Amino acid sequence: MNFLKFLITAGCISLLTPMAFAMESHGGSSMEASMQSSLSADDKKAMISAMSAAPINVSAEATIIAMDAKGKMRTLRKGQNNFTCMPDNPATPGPDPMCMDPAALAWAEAWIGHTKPVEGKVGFMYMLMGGTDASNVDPYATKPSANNHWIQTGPHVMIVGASQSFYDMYPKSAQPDTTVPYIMWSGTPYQHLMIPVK
Ligand SMILES: [Cu+2]
Repeated sequence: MNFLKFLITAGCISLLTPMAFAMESHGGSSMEASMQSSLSADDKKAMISAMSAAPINVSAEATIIAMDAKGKMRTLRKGQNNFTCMPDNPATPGPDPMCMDPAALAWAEAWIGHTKPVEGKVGFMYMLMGGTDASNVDPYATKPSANNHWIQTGPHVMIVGASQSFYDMYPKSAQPDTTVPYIMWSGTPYQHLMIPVK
């Protein structure tokens, strides 16, 4: 997770649905079958990026959202499987597209809004292209500092909104080994399990 990225790309999530220009529904599961020629070249690029965050059979049926030049969120395609995918944010260094279920979306909205996520409303998120580097201790850090334990995150999936007893099963070091599962933002309301997949 990277706060800056999320702030930029997900800040208007609750405004999404009404502005959607929904693409026609489709039955196929390939990336090409899920795109229509009416999309602009940039939107097609955004869709390919967003869909790369999860396995193709998940992202092919997901809702795809993207941000225009003015920072407004738009729905590029209304999905049919409860997952929402967002493209890489070009303003951050690495590729960081993500796909999440509705509980993870609610968790992310709580994080962005500085409200407490509902404990026990467990959500799941894919970030198979990796994530932008982040502080492992400060959910709202935007850049490295002397003591905020900036870490590198590779391709991973995330469990969010779980109870303390779940997180207690995993390493909580401020400077974790990011090649094995670990807790990010341990001890904060936004602690979550990071699960590397490569
Ligand atoms: Cu992540």
